[in-house]
Amino acid sequence: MKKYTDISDITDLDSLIRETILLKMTPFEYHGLGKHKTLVMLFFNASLRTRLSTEKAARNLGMEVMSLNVNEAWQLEFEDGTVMDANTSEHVKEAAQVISQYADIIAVRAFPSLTNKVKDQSEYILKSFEKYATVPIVNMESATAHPLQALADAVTISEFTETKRPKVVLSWAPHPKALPQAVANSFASMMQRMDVDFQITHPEGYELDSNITKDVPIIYNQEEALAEADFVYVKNWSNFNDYGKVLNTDPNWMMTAEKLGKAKFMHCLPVRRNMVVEDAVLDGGQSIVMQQANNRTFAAQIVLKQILENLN
Ligand code: AN0
Ligand code: CP
Repeated sequence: MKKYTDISDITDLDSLIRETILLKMTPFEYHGLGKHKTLVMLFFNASLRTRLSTEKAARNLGMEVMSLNVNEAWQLEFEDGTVMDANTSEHVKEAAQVISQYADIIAVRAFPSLTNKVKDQSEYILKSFEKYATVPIVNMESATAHPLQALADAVTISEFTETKRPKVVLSWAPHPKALPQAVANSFASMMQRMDVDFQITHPEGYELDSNITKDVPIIYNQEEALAEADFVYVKNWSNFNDYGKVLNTDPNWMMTAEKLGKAKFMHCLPVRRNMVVEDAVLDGGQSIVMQQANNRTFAAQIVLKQILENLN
């Protein structure tokens, strides 16, 4: 692996999952690999898990880690040819090249605006770093994708699968704020690469990008979709068609123990209790959200390991 900006950077998913599970048993085995190598993590947005698990992953590999909350530095300019007479103090052209001199790998978190669909879909922040940085880029959740989360999710499903071809359902849930589609997008892409029976359920009008969902069955009746599910992945996303809008907060879409049936409950976290999912589910024995969050470390570690092995 030369970079990890999207799950399409994974060539052999099965072996990557197997290697991640092995790495989990001996997390310090490759501690020499990252010696004198530095990971710079750039945060345009807040994070709890991604920040700590990616740092932990890098440290397990013996790397040095530096983090910058970009908004506490300079407002970066991304447009070409602009007269920078307003709020932006530094162009990404300089910033990315400068940071590349301090880093062997750069990881970036940059959420979408959820107001300008065309700009968000262009992934201009992530793409600008890919263009101007001279070191590999790792996506820590961009406007449209969260590939580290999706890899951790795939590993978690592999670990907990008891049947040959489990049924996995991605179920939309209500949320008071407008959230990105990134987690749902990457999960949907990942499930299409796994040997699972994958379905999506959401209110009508909440369709994700059809270039991502392709021919995955979309079932508007949540109860019907959840029948006989082995894994239920719950996530809110704001409207993709009427871009960034919160058009539905119907509490009937919240996940309950009754609806979950015998399935395992998954969520990327952070999660709003009794809005997205009721307490009984999160506090019950079928929730595997902690195992999912734990796997974030090893997903990040296998990615960093493979990139380090490919550095010239
Ligand atoms: C973000 C999202 O939904 O994309 C991050 C989740 C990993 N969620 C929130 O900001 C609550
Ligand atoms: N799941 C996840 O990416 O969490 P954070 O936003 O806390 O990093």
